Amino acid sequence: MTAIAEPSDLTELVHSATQRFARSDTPADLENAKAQFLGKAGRVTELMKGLGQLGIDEKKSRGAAINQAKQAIEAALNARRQALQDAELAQQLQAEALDVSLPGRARGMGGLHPISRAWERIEQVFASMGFDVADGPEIESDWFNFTALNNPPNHPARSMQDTFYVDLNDEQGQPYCLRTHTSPMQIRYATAHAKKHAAALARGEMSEIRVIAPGRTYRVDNDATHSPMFHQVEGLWLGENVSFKDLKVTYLNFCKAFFETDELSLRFRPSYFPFTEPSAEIDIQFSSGPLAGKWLEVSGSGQVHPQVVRNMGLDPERFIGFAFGSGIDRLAMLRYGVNDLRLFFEGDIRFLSQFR
Ligand code: 2NL
Repeated sequence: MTAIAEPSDLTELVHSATQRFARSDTPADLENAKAQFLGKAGRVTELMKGLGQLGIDEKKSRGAAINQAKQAIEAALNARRQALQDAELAQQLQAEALDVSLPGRARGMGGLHPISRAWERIEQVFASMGFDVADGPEIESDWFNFTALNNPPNHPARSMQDTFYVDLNDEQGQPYCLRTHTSPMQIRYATAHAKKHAAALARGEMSEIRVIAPGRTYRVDNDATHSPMFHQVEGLWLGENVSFKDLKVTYLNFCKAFFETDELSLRFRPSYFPFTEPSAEIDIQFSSGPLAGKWLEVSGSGQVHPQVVRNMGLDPERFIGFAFGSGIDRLAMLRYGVNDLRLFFEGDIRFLSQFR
């Protein structure tokens, strides 16, 4: 026979359920605790089963008392559930807390690399003098890089020591190379335009080629003044009556605009290149500023060799003019006062941030 629980036992039961719930600090454990009191084999259910042995009046009052206790236990359970939920939410909020009063992380302003800035200036200045800007492949065939430019087959620039070669041959069976100058792009440009010009000639008109080709160029060389990748700008002006005078005026105007000063003069020194005849080195001298007084070499130049004009598909009897080739890195060093070429390619932010 089951002992009849007195109301004091019910108070005790509610108390121990409340305590048991309070000890549960996870929802899973709280559900276990619930089963112990309210489940099928739980304490409250046990008490309900005991009601069967009681008389009708006693059953009524006892039943009501057990129900009350059950409701109190359910209330305690729900309160604990809510408390656990609140605690979990509070913890989550704490973990994801943002201090909205913190100052933002400063975003450093980027800027163009000094070589890019020089490159853009060069394009702007020559565009203002009516030059087109041509861009093309850095991997070139033997024809465009050497042969079309009148570079003899045994020229040292063709040797494996001077030039990077690609493990792939062109249609002539010659290996492709990384271009050693941007002149091949001018040959491409002039060749593409030769047909157009031929049509103009057939109509009795004459048309000019005026183009610069800036870009990356390569050679097997690496020291304080040479980088295996460097930048060059070449210029080409071919027409009916384009002379050395035009070369001098064009290059002088370019220098004045690029360096933003009239306080400079140029000197043309006889030289030799396979693709020009006659050829000249161009030296610059500033008459004021930190570089004043010294003659500095800035470019190679010359009248385009008749054979090179022919290789472009043009008639050298009709087309005459000049070409030049300058190092963009060198021009940038002079313009921005940089004394070591390697600084341009090391990516040191302390150096680069000075050009923002
Ligand atoms: C140098 C020499 C030079 C040229 C480049 C050229 C291009 C064509 C035809 C003829 Cl398509 N010539 N380019 C001419 C003379 C000199 O550069 O040492 N530059 C740094």
